[in-house]
Amino acid sequence: MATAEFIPYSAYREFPEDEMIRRSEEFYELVNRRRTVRTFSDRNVDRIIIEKAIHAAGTAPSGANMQPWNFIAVSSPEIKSKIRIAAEQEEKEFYANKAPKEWLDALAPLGTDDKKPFLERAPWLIAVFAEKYGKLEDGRSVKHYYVQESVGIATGILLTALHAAGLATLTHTPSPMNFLNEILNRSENERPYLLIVTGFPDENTTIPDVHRKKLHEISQFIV
Ligand code: IYR
Repeated sequence: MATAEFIPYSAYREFPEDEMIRRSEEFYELVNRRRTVRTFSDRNVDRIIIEKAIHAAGTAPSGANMQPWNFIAVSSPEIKSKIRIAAEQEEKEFYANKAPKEWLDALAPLGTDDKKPFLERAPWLIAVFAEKYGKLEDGRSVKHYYVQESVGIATGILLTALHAAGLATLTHTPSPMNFLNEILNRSENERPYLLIVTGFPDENTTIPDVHRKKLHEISQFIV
């Protein structure tokens, strides 16, 4: 393929250093208020907010700019109910038989179990799909690169965008998630990556008192 036309990067914005520091602190404070919640209110959330957050997710960098993601946003009670039934079936098997003891022990502090009422109660579920390869209109397929990395970055932006808009989120990973292909009519090149539950936290929502690693535990600077 030929080189794309190159245009000036006029969208770039530079800030004075003191403002850069302030902005980096403010961003940290914003994202540090994000917590996973598992109890959602049934209060409606305007579709435009979900659309914008997905639009933001789509700005993620991706291998060879293939943008190998697809976001299916579901508010239909019928489809949410189908997803809950299928997910709970998988989770029942997970908690009762499939999960090794070590995994169950690691999950114990979070208090999760096989009941997933939030899949029906929250106003929106966003199923994130990773496209293993792309499909052209004429039926030919296009190779995708670094699909996991690309979709992971996009999903991070999606969660951050939803949080910044004032919504609570839950990253839910029923395993296996193939039922999502069936319920959501996805084609064979799409692999379910993650299910994001979003809406307002229910009144009296509590969160586990767990802590984030300190900066020095997650980074070393070599200067
Ligand atoms: N998918 C199960 C189990 C689960 C696994 C991990 I790793 C978590 O961080 C949380 C839950 C469930 O959703 O309950």
